[in-house]
Amino acid sequence: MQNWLTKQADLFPERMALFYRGQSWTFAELKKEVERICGHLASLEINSNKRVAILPGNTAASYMTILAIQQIGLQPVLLNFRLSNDELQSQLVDAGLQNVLIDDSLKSRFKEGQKLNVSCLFISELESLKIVPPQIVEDFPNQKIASIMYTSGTTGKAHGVLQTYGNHFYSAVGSAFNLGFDPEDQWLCVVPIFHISGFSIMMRSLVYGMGVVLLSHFDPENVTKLLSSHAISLVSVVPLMLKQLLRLYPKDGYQNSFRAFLLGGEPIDQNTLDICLRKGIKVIQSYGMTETCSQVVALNFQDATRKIGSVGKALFPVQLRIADDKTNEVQLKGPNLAKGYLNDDQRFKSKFTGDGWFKTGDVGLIDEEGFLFIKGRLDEMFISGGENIFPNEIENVYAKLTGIKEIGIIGISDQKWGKVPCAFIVPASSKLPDQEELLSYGRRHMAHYKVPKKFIFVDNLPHTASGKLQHSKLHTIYLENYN
Ligand code: S0N
Ligand code: MG
Ligand code: MG
Repeated sequence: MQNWLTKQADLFPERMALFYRGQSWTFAELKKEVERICGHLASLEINSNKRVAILPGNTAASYMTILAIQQIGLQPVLLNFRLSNDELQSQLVDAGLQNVLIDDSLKSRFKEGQKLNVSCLFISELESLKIVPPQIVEDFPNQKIASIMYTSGTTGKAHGVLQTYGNHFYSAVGSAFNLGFDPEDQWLCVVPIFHISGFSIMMRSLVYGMGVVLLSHFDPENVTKLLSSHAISLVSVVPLMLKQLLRLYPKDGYQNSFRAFLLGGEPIDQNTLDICLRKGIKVIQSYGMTETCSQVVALNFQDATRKIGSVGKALFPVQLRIADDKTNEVQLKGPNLAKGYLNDDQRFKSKFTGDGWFKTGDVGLIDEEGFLFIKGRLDEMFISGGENIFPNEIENVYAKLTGIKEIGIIGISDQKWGKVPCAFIVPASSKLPDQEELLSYGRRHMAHYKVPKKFIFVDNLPHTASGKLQHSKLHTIYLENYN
């Protein structure tokens, strides 16, 4: 495939490509600006390594820098700024990187004394580097790595997911065949571009020649104002965002150009969907993950109200099945599936069945018309405000504290975040660990959304005969005694 940015700048030079904070760029302007950044990047010592780490904010500068990394044939490693320094450092080590580019909006987060122990360069500092004529790539080969993003897993270790240009292409095509594409479409990106929810919007923009309206953070009032005044057609949201937007939904609705919310990231409650239905708000429920380069299953406009609660059918040309064993696991096959995990072929292989289907870990059922309904998880993973949380990871971090003999983490219901972590702790001695210390220890070592919102001290934790912690029993204990 020809370099997508070059192609769109050639096909639709005058079409709006990006809008951010009152400023907009056509595809021709975006290409020019990105190539200017390529010149600065080319003078960095990063070219000896094929990967470049970036901690992006949802800003035009980060957006263009990520595109620039691709334009010179390198692989952006997209890091989540909500992670702790420990977590970021272990991902940088895993990716073999000693440098990281940081969005300027994160300056206070990485100020003196809180720096990562790798060389950090704020994106604005690129400007002061001399310009070296960059080698812009001519094509985006199907099998070439376009992006890398880390996801946690049941082993407690994060894996760098290798997403190819082919993955992003098929993902964008499947989405367009489902939602349709109008050259006037503008997609609002208010989900983080370090997640596939946001990054896939960038890639769709390059595949379709579509405008993206980028917002630096989610503010429901601001999004409502934008949707009521600006010609936006589609918005990707997680349930928490949709719920907050519903409360502000204007009597006269949004602008006529508004087509739908693309809802993903986690299952949503029926009540919220019913409210959307009553108010006539179009919601396209979808299902996908980092390993599938965003949505692979989604509802269509015709069935969005009739099949409310379902996440839809597998998009073209993805295949979907429910495992025919007792697990009812959702399994997938298709060209959107990532190429692998960085440095961990074994682990990636273990995610596939013998006959080549990807094991999602989600439990589902497919109704008689072929619509998928998600029913739960096979492991203990739960989701807080769109962020996946693996109890194992939190348990490992706290197990290092001397005051703790044993710890078990479960996800409990939360009005705002959907689920939040709750800790059951067996203290090491009669002196209970101090709650403030438990909190500050957690906040030092992990993303704050992983820090338990509740600590419950108990004499022992339930185990299986083989000594494995029984999270299912912890859920029962919680519901019966602490809810
Ligand atoms: C919900 C968001 C916006 C909340 O962030 P906000 O309000 O900006 O928080 P901050 O001001 O940064 O911090 C305030 C306090 O809140 C804590 N906090 C922040 N986020 C969370 C959270 N998720 N859970 C719990 N606490 C949180 C902060 O730590 C801070 O507290 P203190 O001060 O104590 O530190 C933000 O969380 C957000 O953007 N969430 C969405 C992330 C997302 O996009 N997830 C989806 C990931 N999944 C995928 O990418 C695959 C599916 C997919 O591709 C997809 C998903 C959705 C839609 C479409 C698609 C698609 O297929 O295309
Ligand atoms: Mg905020
Ligand atoms: Mg201990």
